[in-house]
This record gives sequence, C-alpha cells and structure tokens, in this order.
Amino acid sequence: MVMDKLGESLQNALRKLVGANRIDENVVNEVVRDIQRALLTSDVNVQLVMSMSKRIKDRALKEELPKGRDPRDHVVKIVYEEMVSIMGKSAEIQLKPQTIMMVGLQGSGKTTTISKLCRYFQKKGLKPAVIGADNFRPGAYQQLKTLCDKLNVPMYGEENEKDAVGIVTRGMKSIEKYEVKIIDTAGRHALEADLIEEMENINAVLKPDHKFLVMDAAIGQLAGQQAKAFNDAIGITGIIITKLDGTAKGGGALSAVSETKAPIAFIGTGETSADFERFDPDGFISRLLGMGDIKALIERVEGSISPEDVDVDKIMKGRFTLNDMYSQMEAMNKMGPLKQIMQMLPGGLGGLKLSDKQLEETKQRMDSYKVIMDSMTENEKNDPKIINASRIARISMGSGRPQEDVRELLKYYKTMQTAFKTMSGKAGGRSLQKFARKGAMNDVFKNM
Ligand SMILES: Nc1nc2c(ncn2[C@@H]2O[C@H](COP(=O)(O)OP(=O)(O)OP(=O)(O)O)[C@@H](O)[C@H]2O)c(=O)[nH]1
Ligand SMILES: [Mg+2]
Repeated sequence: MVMDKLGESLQNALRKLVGANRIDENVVNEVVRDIQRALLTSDVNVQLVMSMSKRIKDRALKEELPKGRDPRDHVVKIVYEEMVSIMGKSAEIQLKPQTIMMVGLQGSGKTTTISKLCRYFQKKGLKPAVIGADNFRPGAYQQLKTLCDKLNVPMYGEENEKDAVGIVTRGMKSIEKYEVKIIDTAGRHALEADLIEEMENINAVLKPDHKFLVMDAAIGQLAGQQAKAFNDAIGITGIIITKLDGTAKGGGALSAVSETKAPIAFIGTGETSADFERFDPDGFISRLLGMGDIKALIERVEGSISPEDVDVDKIMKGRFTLNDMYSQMEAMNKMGPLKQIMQMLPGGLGGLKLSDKQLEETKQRMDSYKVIMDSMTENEKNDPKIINASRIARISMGSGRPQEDVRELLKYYKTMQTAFKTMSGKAGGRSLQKFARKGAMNDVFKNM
C-alpha cells in the first residue's frame, strides 16, 4: 500500500481506541499522541498537526454523542474527518476534449505521468495524443515516444529542435483531431527565470485548459512552497504528486499543498502507467486508516445496516434461517477484508486477537459454507430442520464438500439460532438488534 508506514501507525492508534473499554481523556490523549507522532514522521507540518490534535481532542471530549452511536466509533469518525480536512482538496477533471500542459522540476515524473494520464483518459473513452516539447534533456524525445508507443498513443515531437514554442505550434496542428492533448515540457533543477519564460511562452500559444504541476512526494512539506511558486509564475490548475510509493514523507506533500490554491488532481503510486489514481481525500484517508469503506462500516456499527442485509424483525420473531445467515456472510464480505472489520468492531471482536492464519481459516470456512448453501434448495434454507441424512448426502455431492462439512455448517447454524432465541426471550429489542448485528459474528469466531 502507498504510505504504509503512516497507515500502519495510524491504524495502531485507532486500534487502541476501538479496543478501549471506555472513551475518556486518557484514551483520547494517548490516541492523539500516537497520531501526532505518525503524522510528524510523515513530514506533516507541526503547526498543522497541533491544530488538528486540538480539534480532535475538543471534539472527542466535548461534542455531544449522536443518539445511539458508540463513543468509539464517534471518535474514529472525528479522526477520519480531521484527517481528511488536512489533506489537499481534489481537483475537478472533466471528461471532455481538453489540452493539458505538464510542468515541474527535473525528474519529478512529468513524462512518466503523461503515459499514466493517457491511459486514464483512454479508459474513460477519450482519445489522447501527446506533444513532446522537452528540448532540454537529451533522450527526452525517445523516452516519451517509447511510453506512447506502448499505449498506442500518437506522439508529435521534433528531435534536436531547440524551439519549444515552435514544436508546440506545429504539434497542435498535427494532433488536432485528438480529444485530449497533453504537452510534455522540460524540467529544470529549480524554478529559474529561463524555465518560467519557457512555460509562459508555451502557455501563451497553447492556452491549455489544465496546467498540471508534477511534484515528487519525497520533497515532503516543501511541496507547499513549490506549488505556490509555480502557481504565482503561471497559474496551476492542478497538482500531481508522484512517487508516493517510495517515500515516508507523503503525508507532508499531500497536506502542504492544501494551503495553496491549486487542488490535487492525481497521485502517482509506482512506475507503470497503471500506478495512478484520482486524488480523493475521503477514499484515500479511509484506506490509509485501514477502514475499507469506513462509512459503510460505521453505519453498520451505528445500526443502520440495510434491512436486506439482515432481517432483524424476522430474527426477533425467532425465525433465523440459513438464508439470514447467508446474507450476513454476504454483508460481511461486502464490507471488505475480515481483518479490517474486526479492527473496527467495538467491544468483543475488536479485542479478539486472531492471527492471520486463523483469519484466513475463518474466511475459508465462511467461503466453504457459502458453497454448501448454494447447493441447498430454498425450502432447506428456510427450514433447515428438514435436512436429514439423505439430504446431507445430496448437498455434499452437489457442493463437492465432505458431508462432515455440511454437518458442521448445520451445527453452527443451530448455535446461532439458539443464541438468537435466547436473546429474544430475555432481552429487549435493542440488545437483540445489536446482537444480530455484531454478536452473531462474535460467535463465528468463538466457535471456530
Ligand atoms: N516509484 C515511482 N517512480 C516514479 C513515479 N513517477 C515517476 N517515477 C520515476 O521517476 C523517474 C523520473 O520520471 P520522469 O517521468 O522521467 O520525470 P520528468 O519530470 O519527466 O523528468 P525530466 O524530463 O528530466 O524533467 C523515472 O525513473 C520514473 O520511472 C511514481 O509514481 N512512482
Ligand atoms: Mg521528462
């Protein structure tokens, strides 16, 4: 994963939170300290880290807990929101014919990023073409040509021609009929007068819709100053941060540009044209925090899981069928890797430490249960009582699983059914609903 060190430290911090018995000042302070350390190591600006920590603490301890929400989830949500708020904004990219000029310092990744952009637009059904206007670095023409050839993208260039503006003018005629025109320009080791002048000249003839500044993530928070300098010089419409895969300073680069006017358009996460994605702060942070889709997860924990997923009413009446169990497994699968869900779930499960091997076995077991259930009839799934020895034999044949696996599934189903029945007898609706949502999965693990 990109920025996995930062991700790991943040996830460890959140795990403490999720595993805590209750949320109090001590827990919040400890978690915030961990988050601070993680962000500072990732080169996020100290001031930014401090003001964010203060907001997390204030909100976690003072904000009124929305009705029915688990305090742990509330704090997780606060951390998530505050993390999103310190990241740069996402730039809008329209899927229509457009001209894009690439600028940036030497070696920042402009040329490589062009091939990534071509692939991005190709996949969106738009035809890209490229002009190589880097007349500064020897070999620049050939590098771009090779990348474009791989993607079957036409490239206009003039080897050994020194006049970049001339190349651009002639190039624009040559690739006139293409929808997305991308222009590569030369990099320099610093933003000097001659680079600014060349950018201005190309800018003047090209009048591009987008001017993308390409920056290497390894510069960390210096990305802020660089973005500002380029923006002041020619006006940037979007930023592309590259090489997020190769540095621990990515957090610094991503957060530093949030101060500048230019939003982040894309991020580069590797050397091939596929290692590229639109920058989306929400998705990015939720992945970084290891939450898969944190929103879905929190909603689930908050109790708003969709009725199709688990029919709580039915379960409350004591009719918990194999179909319900199946839906529950499906719902779990939809939510992403088991491990992430476990880390997120409050109470019991969050504290249950299962090894990767155990988790893998559990997942395989659940997958196998699904295969077995696929070989059952609707009647059998709705009324598992009727599954006798001959039916077991048939289901085993149909699913290609040993009969003992079918028996084990039925046994597991019975355990859960009994648990539901007991709950609906003793407890009120709320606790049963909670059980239906979380507790049942607890059983999955305890029984295995
Ligand atoms: N790991 C990794 N490497 C990248 C990424 N983007 C670019 N690179 C590498 O960075 C190096 C420089 O990339 P270029 O695309 O040539 O950079 P440039 O800005 O065009 O360089 P100049 O034309 O010399 O200014 C190459 O070795 C690329 O493979 C990325 O997202 N991840
Ligand atoms: Mg280049």
